[in-house]
Amino acid sequence: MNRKRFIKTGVLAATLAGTGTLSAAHDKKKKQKVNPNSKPGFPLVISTWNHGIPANEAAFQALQQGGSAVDAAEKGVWQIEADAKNTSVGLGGFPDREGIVTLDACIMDHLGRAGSVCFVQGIAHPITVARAVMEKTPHVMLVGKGAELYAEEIGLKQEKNKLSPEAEKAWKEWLKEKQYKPIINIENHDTIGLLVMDKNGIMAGSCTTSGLAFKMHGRVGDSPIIGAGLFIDQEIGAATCTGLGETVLRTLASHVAVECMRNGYTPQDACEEAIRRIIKKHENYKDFQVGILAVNTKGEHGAYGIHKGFNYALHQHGKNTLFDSSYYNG
Ligand code: SD4
Repeated sequence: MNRKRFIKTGVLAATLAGTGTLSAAHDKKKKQKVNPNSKPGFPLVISTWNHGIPANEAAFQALQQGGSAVDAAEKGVWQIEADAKNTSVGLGGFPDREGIVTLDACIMDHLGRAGSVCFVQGIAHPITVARAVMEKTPHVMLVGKGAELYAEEIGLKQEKNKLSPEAEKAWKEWLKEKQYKPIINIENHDTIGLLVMDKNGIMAGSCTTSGLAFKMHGRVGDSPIIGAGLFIDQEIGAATCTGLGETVLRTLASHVAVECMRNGYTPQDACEEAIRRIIKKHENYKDFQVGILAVNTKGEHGAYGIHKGFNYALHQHGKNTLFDSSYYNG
């Protein structure tokens, strides 16, 4: 290489290092951590928290009955939305600070199509509305009244806001102090994010929640936001997040994880990098939890949380198993 070319290359390298392009390439070599529970292979369903077990069952059943990955993604979380005892998904969820349950959900498929609904009231299955938005409208997101009207249009009945006895009790208790404070690992059953790969490796994902308990009326978290609560890229992989949505929104953590895998990271390293970015941007990370799951095109997976307590269910190779995720800071 002549001197002029050498200098030019050096300058380019320095510039790229500044933008992070070279450091990503460098990291590619370093980062090869594998989740100890990860084996390649599909079909698979992976989902967040304890309720991932029944969700995975329902999703897997859909696949076995000849359903598509999207069918499985919808059916899996539908099951959890239907559980009136679940206090963080569906109409049994804890309400906002006005005592109203508002729901968010999204779904995404292998073609990069996506559907999402936010701030929906009285609709038992927002995931079904999100799917209809994806498949039957030219849009990606519908919010509030518009999403509720559309739900009716596709035949879903709107119910009156009625808190479950448990939610009502918790809300009344909250009203005494009216303190808005995120709680780490809300009783181990939080938002459900679910990723599917069918027997041919076709991916889909879904995410549904009643959001943070006692949030401001109108607040929307990460769960229905494509790239935040969920992201799928059939060429690379998929990711989904749970936890304090504001921090996931600020970093688009699911998209970050998929982009890390695009740069050669294992799913485990991709999850750890997404969490690391959240930690870096939030001095108060000790006060909140975020958990993330990712899969790549081989069916390998990663999982990581900020704190101890995040767990996930994996249905693969004939077993549906609950695993504790590794984490940054106990
Ligand atoms: C949200 N990520 O609305 C969701 C809900 C959740 O802990 O996971 N809460 O922020």
